[in-house]
Amino acid sequence: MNQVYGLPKGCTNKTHSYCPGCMHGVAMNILMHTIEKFELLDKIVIVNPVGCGGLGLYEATANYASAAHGRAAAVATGIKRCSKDTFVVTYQGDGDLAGIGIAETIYAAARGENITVIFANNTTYGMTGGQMAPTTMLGQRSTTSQHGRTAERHGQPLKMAEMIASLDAPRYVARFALCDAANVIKARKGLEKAFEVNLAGGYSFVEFLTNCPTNWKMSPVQTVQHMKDYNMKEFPLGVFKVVE
Ligand SMILES: Cc1ncc(C[n+]2csc(CCOP(=O)(O)OP(=O)(O)O)c2C)c(N)n1
Ligand code: SF4
Repeated sequence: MNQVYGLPKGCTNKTHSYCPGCMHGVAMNILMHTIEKFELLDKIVIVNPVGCGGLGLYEATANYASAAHGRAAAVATGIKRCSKDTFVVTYQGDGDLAGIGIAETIYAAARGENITVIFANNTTYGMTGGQMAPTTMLGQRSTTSQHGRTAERHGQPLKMAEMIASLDAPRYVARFALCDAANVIKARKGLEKAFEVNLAGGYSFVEFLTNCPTNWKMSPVQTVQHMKDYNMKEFPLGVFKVVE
């Protein structure tokens, strides 16, 4: 593969259906490069969510299995337990992972399933029009919190990486942001570590802070500064747990 311009093997050059500037595309690029680096294209199953996060895989050649909304960690558990040689990853948005699917997410982590969970946190329900998600920040406006989220009325946003890291079984838990090249390089390294943990038999969880230009009602460029001013302060980056 041409390291600068080439597509990783799991991708095709078909047009995807993300909105312009959506960082789901960046996350998918990182995932496909990592799959190629570890030579896992023939062994991987990516469990696809309901939500915009799932759109990219329809144009990929990597194997994927679609889960009902929020159930990716349960589907991934079933695939891995039935097929030990399969490398199993989920890719999920915040509504999917932390909203409707929070029970599946937490219990798969508590069991220490041999899967990697990739969490794209754009702080909103993107596909359905920008409703408040579990990760919507205090003060953030959404179609269901039009004056901004408040702790009194809506509760505090969930910090998923910190919650997962508080459990005993997970072996690697980290959060990265996909807002610029330096952070994307760190995110790639983080996902590589998560894959190593998976290959060694453990559970790994990687949260990517992403954007939603359409529902944040900003240009893609504006979302980058917004992430630095707000999202990265609300959701600190870092490695929360690593068990060697
Ligand atoms: C059981 C069920 N409930 C609700 C929906 C509607 N639905 C589709 S996508 C979505 C939200 C997805 O948001 P998120 O997981 O944050 O992903 P994003 O689109 O932001 O990437 C919802 C609620 C559904 N498809 N199935
Ligand atoms: S609605 Fe938001 S999350 Fe969905 S593709 Fe568009 S920008 Fe991305």
